[in-house]
Amino acid sequence: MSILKSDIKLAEIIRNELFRQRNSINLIASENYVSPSVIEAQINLLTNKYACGYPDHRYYAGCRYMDEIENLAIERAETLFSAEHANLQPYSGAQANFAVYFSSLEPGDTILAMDRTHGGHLTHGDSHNFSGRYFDFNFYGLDKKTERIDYQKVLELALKKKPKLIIAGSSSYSRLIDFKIFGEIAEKSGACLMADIAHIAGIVAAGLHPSPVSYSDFVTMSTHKTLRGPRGGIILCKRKYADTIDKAVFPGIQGGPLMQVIAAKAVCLKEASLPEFKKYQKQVLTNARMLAGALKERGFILVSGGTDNHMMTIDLRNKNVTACDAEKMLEHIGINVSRCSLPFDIIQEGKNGIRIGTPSVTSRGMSEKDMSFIAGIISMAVENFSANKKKAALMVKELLSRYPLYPEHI
Ligand code: DSN
Repeated sequence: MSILKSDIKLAEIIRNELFRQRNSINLIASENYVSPSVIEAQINLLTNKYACGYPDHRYYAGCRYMDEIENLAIERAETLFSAEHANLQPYSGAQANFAVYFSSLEPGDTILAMDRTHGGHLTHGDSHNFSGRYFDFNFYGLDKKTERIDYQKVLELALKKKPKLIIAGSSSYSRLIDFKIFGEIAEKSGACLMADIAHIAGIVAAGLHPSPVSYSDFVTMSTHKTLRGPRGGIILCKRKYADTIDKAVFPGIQGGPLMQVIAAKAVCLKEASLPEFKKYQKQVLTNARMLAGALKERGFILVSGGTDNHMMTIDLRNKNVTACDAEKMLEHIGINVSRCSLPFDIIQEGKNGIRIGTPSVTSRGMSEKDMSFIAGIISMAVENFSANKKKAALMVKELLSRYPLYPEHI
């Protein structure tokens, strides 16, 4: 790395982060490890170029290769997801959502989305977020008994509130989302439908989760979760919205596109079209099911009792530990997880849920047998941290030594 010479301080921090990634079991459901090709496409001289606008309509000279890159990425996204139109410029999934709202809503308009404590995202109406400040959000949630989406209640709420937009999608829902039903609800209530597939984009791309594309007016996603690309966002929409979506992204809410990131998105979209990617996603799902089963065998309670996708939420209320403490204990032994809210846990919002997922460990090559090993380590740490922490940390180290990460990096 040449910054080892020019900026040793920063180079050391990056190297420390490489070692941290190598030496932890990453169960954060929204993270992943990109391929060396995605890294290469993103770290290069494309960062020098301004390319405001769109292919053939730029506000700067010298954009012919930028046009080629963006057209390639657009074409790959449209083909992979069978979409009529794709915009690759959103800097993130949050920006993609903002652009959809900006394209088709006025401040104060009504939106129906999943309650954040049941799994909805920050940009789906949280009061601290622009979405909650500028729009009139109403929330649907999970059925108390099954902890699955109560589609009948969604319909009733949609007919009552007459939202302009319905959002289907979640940051921690571990079950299949029935986008067809959401499409029917949107039609019956006269709303547009936006599917936010940030978490499941890779699973949808592999054909292992029903696609929302044909039922939705807009589909948004981030590109760095299951899709295993660079940090960023994509919007898919019907052709009739193409112009308004493009204008909403630029000049509506963003300036110059990050062309190096769009190049990396093109790489990840190509990777996602290959048979190996489908195999990878199958393993992500198998691993998640195995991990869920192994955790349940060890007395952990999972929201909705399990998972159909890449993630699950552990309800820690039957354990003598808060989510915050569990997160710290697990980080201490080399396992990264993230805290989340539990549905109906109104007394201690955000204190008792741990969300975990299998995209990263699967990218490292881990399979079923490793999932019960990981469940065993989690159980040891959470049940009796002081007695087990040394042994648990050694078990983490031993497991990771069998799955090297980025061995070609220094
Ligand atoms: N922060 C992401 C997650 O962890 O799910 C959502 O954007």
